[in-house]
Amino acid sequence: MEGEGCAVTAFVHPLFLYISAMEKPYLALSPEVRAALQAGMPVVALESTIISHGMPYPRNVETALRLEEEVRGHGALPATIAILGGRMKAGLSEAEISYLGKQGPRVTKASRRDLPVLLARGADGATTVAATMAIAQMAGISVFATGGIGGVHRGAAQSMDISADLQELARSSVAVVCAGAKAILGLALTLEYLETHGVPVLGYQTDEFPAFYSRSSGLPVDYRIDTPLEAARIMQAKWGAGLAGGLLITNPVPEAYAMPAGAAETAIAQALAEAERQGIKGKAITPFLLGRIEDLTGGQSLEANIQLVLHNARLGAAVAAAFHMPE
Ligand code: PSU
Ligand code: MN
Repeated sequence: MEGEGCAVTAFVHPLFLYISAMEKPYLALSPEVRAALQAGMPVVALESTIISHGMPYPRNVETALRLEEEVRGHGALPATIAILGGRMKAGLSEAEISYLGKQGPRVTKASRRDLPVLLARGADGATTVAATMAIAQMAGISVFATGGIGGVHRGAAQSMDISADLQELARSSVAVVCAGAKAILGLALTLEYLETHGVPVLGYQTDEFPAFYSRSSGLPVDYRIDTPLEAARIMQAKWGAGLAGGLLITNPVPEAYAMPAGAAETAIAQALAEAERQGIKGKAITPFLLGRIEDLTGGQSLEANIQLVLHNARLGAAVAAAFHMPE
C-alpha cells in the first residue's frame, strides 16, 4: 500500500503542513513540566474529571492538591492535565485546579472525542482517563495515576456503553496506575475487552483485579508484580519491542479504607436502578452513579476514594522514578 501513500501526500492541505511544522500548537506544558521532561526526570500525569465530576467541592480541590504533594514527596513531578482556554495543559497552577473544582460538573467532561471541539472553541474541559492519556502521550509522559478507570458497563450487550478509556489504553503508550474499576461496571467484561485489545493488566502485590472500594473482585489479573521496578521493566520491554499502547497497573485500596463488598454492592444496585428509571445515558451515567453511591454510603465511599487515589499517586511516582532510573 506504500504507493498509495505517495498519491495522498500530493493533496495534503497547506494548513495541515503549516500546523505540522509548528510544535504541537494546542499543547501547553508548564515550565516546570517541560524542564523535567527535557531533563529526563520522572513525571506523573493526573486527570481532572476526578476533580470536576468525581468528588464534591471542596474535597476535590484539597485532594487534587494533596495528590500533587504525594507525587512530589515520592520522587516525581506531578502534571495535572486539563483543557483550559482551548489548550491542552499539562501542569496546572493551584488557581487552575481550584477553578476546575469550583466549576464541578459545569465544566465539560472531556473524553478523546470532545477534544477537537473544545480546542477549536477555546473552551475548558476536565479530562477523563482517555483524554488524559492521549495528552500525556503527546507531552511525553509515560506514567499516569488515577482512581478508577471507565470500563464496559453492565448491560453493554444492549447499550453498547463501553468507556473510551479502554480504547485509549489500547492505543496510547502510557502506564495507568488505578485501583481497578468500580463494580458499577461489568468487571469480567472489562477484562475481556482489555485482553482483546492487547492491554496487559498487572496486579501490584495482588493476584486479583481490585474492585475500587474493595480489594478483591474474584477475577484474576494477568500478571502479579511486587515492585515498581518490575512495572518499569515491563513498560520498557513493551515499548522497546515496538508494542505501542498502554498498560494497567492495578493497586488495591489500602486495607484500612476498603469497604465491605456487600455495602458497596447494595448502593451500586440502587444507583443502577435509579439511573435506569431516570433514563440516564451516555457521558452522564458514570458521574451520576459515582454521586449516588457516595450519597448512599454516607461519605464512607468518599474517604475510600480519596485514600486510594493518594495511594495510587505514591505508586505512580515510584514507577516513574524506576522507569527513568539509569540502568
Ligand atoms: N471511575 C471512577 N471515578 C472517576 C471516573 C471513573 O471511579 O472519576 C471518571 C474518570 O475520569 C473516567 C471517566 O475516565 O469517569 C469514565 O467516564 P465514562 O464511563 O463516561 O467513559
Ligand atoms: Mn460511556
